[in-house]
Amino acid sequence: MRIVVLAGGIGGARFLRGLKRAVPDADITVIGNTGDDIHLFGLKVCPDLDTVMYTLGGGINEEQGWGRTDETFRVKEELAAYGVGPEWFGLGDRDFATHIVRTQMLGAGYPLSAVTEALCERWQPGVKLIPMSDDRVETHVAVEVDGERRAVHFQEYWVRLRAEVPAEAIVPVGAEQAKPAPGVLEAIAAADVILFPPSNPIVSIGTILAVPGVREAIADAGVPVIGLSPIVGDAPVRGMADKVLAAVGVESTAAAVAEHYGSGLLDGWLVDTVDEAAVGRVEADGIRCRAVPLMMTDVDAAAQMAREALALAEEVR
Ligand code: GDP
Ligand code: FO1
Ligand code: CA
Repeated sequence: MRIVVLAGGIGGARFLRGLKRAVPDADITVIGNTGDDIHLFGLKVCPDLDTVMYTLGGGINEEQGWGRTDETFRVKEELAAYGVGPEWFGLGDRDFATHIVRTQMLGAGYPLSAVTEALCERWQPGVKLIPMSDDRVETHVAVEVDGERRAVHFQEYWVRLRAEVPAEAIVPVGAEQAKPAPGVLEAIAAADVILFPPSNPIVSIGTILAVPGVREAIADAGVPVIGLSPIVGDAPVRGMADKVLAAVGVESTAAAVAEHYGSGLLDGWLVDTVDEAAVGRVEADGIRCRAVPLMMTDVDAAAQMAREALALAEEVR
């Protein structure tokens, strides 16, 4: 079975670990969000690609959900001693190596998709991980700070400002001009099923869908498209999805997120059992809906969620 998954960071990566356990023989292609990418210290950092790669490759810091296990911060301390920041972004020593290799390969002329493939040679994630685009796309957030409206990089909004200032708009800068990376449209066209894991619907999956051609390819693939809600009990399980949903005028409920994707894109939607009351509203919108446990407390729980998503795909096929 050929499965295509659109993924952000933690939510996407943990779901993928479950999917691999549920269907060990599946041919899984992951289209990764690169809107979170940032250039720091002359290096290109791709948080969502790395989170997927490290999580599936066994190198992730489990508690944090991002970055490397057993990390140290010597390089960052030395940079700070030179007065070189930003001090608010925690790049660890082991993680630095990934960004150095990536930046070196990009400088030598390799596209990000080829670089990602090379990095995955080491991590063997057991899926084909493709960035959504080889072109630069950067999510910016329009915020109001001290009564003044300005745009900041998504990482500055999330890590430095802790999403505590009002977000008024989310802009995937460069998305309109970006082309899908080689293999993205091909994988979608060849898929037997397309899954939206419980990733952020705006700054993860929304950014991937903003790359021209991706949304259309999914809608035209003619195979079941099944999503899992990242909102449980009217709040994100973690992160700032409520804030970025509000910025685009969508309420933080499992049903509203399904409606935001829309029946033109989604065939099926899973909500958590605590949101059972949302099932009728989602189905009234023409999206098949089931309420099942959606908390990824461990890999088995995530695997069970993957089985439920694939069962729903068979129901709507
Ligand atoms: P990020 O890029 O690291 O923010 O990760 P993603 O975009 O892939 O996923 C973020 C979303 O995952 C958040 O909106 C969370 O609510 C959601 N999430 C995290 N853990 C769980 C979980 O156990 N269950 C569900 N349903 N959603 C989760
Ligand atoms: N998140 C934080 O909250 N603080 C950090 O200092 C931080 C550093 C960092 C470094 C590399 C990386 O791949 C991810 C990192 N993250 C950090 C996570 C990241 O900011 C976000 O959670 C994602 O981009 C949201 O998807
Ligand atoms: Ca992300």
